[in-house]
Amino acid sequence: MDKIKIDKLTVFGKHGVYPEENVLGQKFEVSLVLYTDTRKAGLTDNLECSINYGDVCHYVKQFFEENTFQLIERVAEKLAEELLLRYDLLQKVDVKIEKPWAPILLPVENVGVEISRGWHTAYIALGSNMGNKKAYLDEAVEKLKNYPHCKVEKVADYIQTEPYGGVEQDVFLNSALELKTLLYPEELLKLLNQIEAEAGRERTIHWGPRTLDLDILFYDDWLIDTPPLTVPHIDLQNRDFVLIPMVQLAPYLRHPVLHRTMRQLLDALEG
Ligand code: A4P
Ligand code: MG
Repeated sequence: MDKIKIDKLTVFGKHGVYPEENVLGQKFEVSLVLYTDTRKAGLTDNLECSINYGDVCHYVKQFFEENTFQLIERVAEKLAEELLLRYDLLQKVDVKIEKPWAPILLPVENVGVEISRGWHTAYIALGSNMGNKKAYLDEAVEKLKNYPHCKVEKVADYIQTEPYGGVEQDVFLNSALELKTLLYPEELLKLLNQIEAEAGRERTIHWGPRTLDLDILFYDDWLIDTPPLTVPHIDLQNRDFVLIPMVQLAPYLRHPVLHRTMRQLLDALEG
């Protein structure tokens, strides 16, 4: 992807673990790589189509003046987050924070941290088969829309589906949504579990009735297999109530393990 670079912007800040550092302050050097598509700006010569690096530099200076943190890890994390939230065209950012005058009482030229952060695309399945099912799904969508580190891009139509999995229970209302998020997968799972809990979700019968179920179907093309999380969702290819909404959202999205598009998986299931 295209990059806009800012090298060693010198700013003054009061970050550090020693109390003196928080009072006296010192010099920091900030280097950024802003990942954004510059094609449109390149063709039109219009600044509106790009990220104004001058504005970014002034914002970084202001950020350093208005915040005091102990760790440069925290400075980098928070700055990356603020930049990603502030500039719509920014998809990913590398942030390097260097502290050439770090008081470590040894002759060192520089110390610093460098991190990469960006927007990720996740697909979430929604399901409910208790109470006011539509209200539970609406509320989940609304909560994700209002969560600062998430942007709901598209929501598929709600569809009524017969219960799958052998448990005798009421029909489901299902959907899926496309989410841009700054959260890492386990953080996203925690947020989804919290939204489920707020909907009064009780985990009693496996695959049993639920007010709200929110599952992570995909997270970019990452493969995750840890005790709390399996991504892509382990059984999505066998579930029409997942594939029908997914075909509406992203028919050409290819499953990173099965290497089939959503359309192909649904066609195979409907046989
Ligand atoms: N977990 C692992 N991977 C994931 C993931 N990708 N996304 C873990 C979310 N969670 C994931 O889930 C158990 C644990 O799975 C979580 O704590 C998480 O750490 P759960 O929701 O607590 O329990 P569950 O209901 O027993 O399992 P699950 O997987 O949510 O149920 P399913 O497989 O989604 O099945 N029929 C229709 N028509 N429509 C439905 O929506 N849903 C189910 C539930 C059954 N039949 C259905 C529907
Ligand atoms: Mg679940």
